[in-house]
Amino acid sequence: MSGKLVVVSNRIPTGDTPSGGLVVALHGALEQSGGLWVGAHPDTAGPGDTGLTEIDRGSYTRLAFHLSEAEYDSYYLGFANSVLWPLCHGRADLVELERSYEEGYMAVNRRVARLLADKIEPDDTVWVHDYHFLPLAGELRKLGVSARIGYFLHIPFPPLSALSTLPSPDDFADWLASYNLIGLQTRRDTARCLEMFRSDPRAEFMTDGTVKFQDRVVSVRSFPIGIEVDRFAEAAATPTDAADLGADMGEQLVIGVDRLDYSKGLPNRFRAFGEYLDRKPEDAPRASLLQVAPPTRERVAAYRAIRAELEEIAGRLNGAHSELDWTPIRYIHHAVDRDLLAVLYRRAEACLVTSLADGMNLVAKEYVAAQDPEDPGVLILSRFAGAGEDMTEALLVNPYDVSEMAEAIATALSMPLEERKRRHAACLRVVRDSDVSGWAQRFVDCLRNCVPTLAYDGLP
Ligand code: GDG
Repeated sequence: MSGKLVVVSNRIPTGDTPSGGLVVALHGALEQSGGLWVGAHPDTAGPGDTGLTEIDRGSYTRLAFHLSEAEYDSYYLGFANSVLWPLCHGRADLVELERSYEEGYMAVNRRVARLLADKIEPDDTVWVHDYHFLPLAGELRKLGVSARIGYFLHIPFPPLSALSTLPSPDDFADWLASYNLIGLQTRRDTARCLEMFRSDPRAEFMTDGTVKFQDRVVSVRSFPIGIEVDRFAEAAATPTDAADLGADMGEQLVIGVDRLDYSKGLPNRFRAFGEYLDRKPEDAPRASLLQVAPPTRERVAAYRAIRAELEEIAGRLNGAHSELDWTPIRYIHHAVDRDLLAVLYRRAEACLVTSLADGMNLVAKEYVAAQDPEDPGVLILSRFAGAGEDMTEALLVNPYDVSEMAEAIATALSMPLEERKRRHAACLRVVRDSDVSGWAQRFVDCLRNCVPTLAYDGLP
């Protein structure tokens, strides 16, 4: 392997033990190549703190850049999470356009490029993650970086029409064209990205499928992300005290696990569960919905609003349906331990993933990996989650259609064993095929085989 692997993501792994699929998947390659991971320091700092700090010295180098309070507001909460996130998730109505957001976003990207440029050798491979760093490759190129730079977008690629919401819509294609490889979650995202280039007079399509954009050449491909399948399956099958939780969970358990984000379709999910309870025959087993929804981005108004809406619905439904010895909806607004989560997935007869838009949705894959193949539960999966593109044997639902989801819950909870096994086996094949280690390897291999960067004439 030539050169080192350099990874850039907003969140930087901390602590000695690797956690999280991406971190585990890249650990080996980073270690072997003497690699580098760069991300935002978990604590905001004063405006004078503009260098890189080494954190958690381990088998590879982790360097953190600092964000001031103002940058955290403009780059992270602002442009990334109040402009790009809603835009990519089909919620242009939630986009907040403030000049300071874009300025902060560009300033942070420029600074990260400056801090990183002299650490990158020409034969290194740079892998940039997600919507926080769209302009990073362009900024690195301006500083003369010629190494291969790849980009993976974890969230949906926006439809062409949504890009007009941006303050400078033409920038999006220009930012992306500075990468050698653009990786997207699904074929649908790839088609949208290519549509963007196709409609751009600055771009032309080459016979090998790459896109020539002014002086640059970029490849676009889908790489559906996955999880650490074996680790999840093992954790789920390991008996813990949590198994006793079953006694309090009703006769049948339906589970949902999501950051409390408006893209995850939680209000309609709760309404669907309520409608299922309204319609269910008297003699059907008592079912409970366990919803784990840890808080996220609570300083953004749209996140406070979704929390209030969800709590109102949960309160109303519990008021209407609870008995002295049973509460139908258990809503946990804090994080649950990962291994306990795996056990709960296995305990649940059904899992509800009802995203209105979602890059992939790892919960869908975790739930499938956690099942007992001899007596598996049923995945109810939104057609609008990337996972729905390949997991076609899940019970696919339209998350805007509450009645359809209520029917899917009834179908899942009464599904015969043979059908459950057949559907689960098909979903598990998809989950195994996208295991996160293979996923990371495929991306890095593809990036290393990309057309090298053409002479960049934007050098200062
Ligand atoms: C983005 C894209 C794409 C959740 N609650 C707890 C907890 N979680 C874990 C889940 C899962 C992860 O968080 C959530 O991943 P998702 O994929 O479902 O969604 P996003 O956070 O929106 O992720 C998404 C992903 O990036 C990867 O590319 O799939 O589409 O939006 O792993 O288990 N984990 C623990 N306690 C919790 O309470 N331990």
